[in-house]
Amino acid sequence: MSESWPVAEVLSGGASDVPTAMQRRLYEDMILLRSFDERAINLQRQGRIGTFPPSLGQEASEIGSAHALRASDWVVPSYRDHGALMVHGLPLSNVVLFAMGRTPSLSSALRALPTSIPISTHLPHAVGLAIAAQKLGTDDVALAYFGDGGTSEGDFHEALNFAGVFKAPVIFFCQNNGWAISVPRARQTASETLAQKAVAYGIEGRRVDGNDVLAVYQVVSEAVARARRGEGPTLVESLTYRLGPHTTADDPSRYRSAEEYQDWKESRDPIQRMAGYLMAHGLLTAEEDQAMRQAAQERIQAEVEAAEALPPVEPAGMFQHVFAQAPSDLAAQRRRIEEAVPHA
Ligand SMILES: Cc1ncc(C[n+]2csc(CCOP(=O)(O)OP(=O)(O)O)c2C)c(N)n1
Ligand SMILES: [Mg+2]
Repeated sequence: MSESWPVAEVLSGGASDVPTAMQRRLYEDMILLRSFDERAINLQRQGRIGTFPPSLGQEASEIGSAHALRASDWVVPSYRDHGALMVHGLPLSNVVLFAMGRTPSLSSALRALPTSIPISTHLPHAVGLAIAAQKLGTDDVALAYFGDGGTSEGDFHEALNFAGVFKAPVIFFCQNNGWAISVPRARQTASETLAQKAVAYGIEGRRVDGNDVLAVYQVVSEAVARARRGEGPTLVESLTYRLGPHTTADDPSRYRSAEEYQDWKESRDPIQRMAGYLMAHGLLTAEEDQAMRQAAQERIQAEVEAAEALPPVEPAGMFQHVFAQAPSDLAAQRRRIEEAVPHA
């Protein structure tokens, strides 16, 4: 292990290298993501979508990381990463449709895998995509999203090991939001940091202030640049906090203190921080801020309307794409549904 091994250090601040237009764009996309999450929670409460995992509080991690990519790179998301997918080009109507229990097709131009609900099972796939890019002779990279809880899964360790051996151009972006549903970070692993797990696999590890969008953008951009140069993978631990519930089916007041929540909300909200920074540097006025918020609401309204305008799915559709030749019990279930629901 090198003496200068940097993973205990939390990288923060240092905005000077990020172009002004990008700084504003990062802020605008964080506003859009939070507005979307708030709307999605309302839709769930009204019974218009199913269970939804909001990213409230994690906007800087989602938006800052995804903006470090170009269109030909791969995003490999978990269930909480619609913010990153949105930045990479996924229409928000698609996120609404998914939450309605539909399987909207992804554009083949969008370089993203479908959302992984099982924890960390997508990480070996990200390594596979990265090795494929390497073999094809491109300098595209894969950016995989997962949580602190995801580091306890075997797939996480297999993925890092393989990526290290083959110097795969992959970035493992771990959002340490303090909790894996009700399991606190301290009960997840005895390691002092999550980033230090990189050392065992011979790859780079970084810790970043995940509520500082400029720091996240810079740290992930550097990891992407290393990967493109053929210098291998990086594990990034983005230190953030889930301000909302795990999903709309969860009640965090049952397992975490109001003081902890208040502390993060009042002093480390990523959107308030960026607004304060931009305004202090004369890069954003209150009127522009208001206009951005208004535009976000209008865009979200249009996306929700687009999703809800589609005709309802046929219940028997759930049997499609599973078996070429259905086993007899599934075939019987399908017949029962088709009899119960005409034209299904
Ligand atoms: C393989 C697997 N085991 C268990 C679950 C149930 N489960 C869903 S989310 C979750 C906690 C994940 O926590 P973390 O990785 O920190 O991500 P976060 O939800 O905080 O974004 C668990 C145990 C699952 N989805 N997949
Ligand atoms: Mg977590």
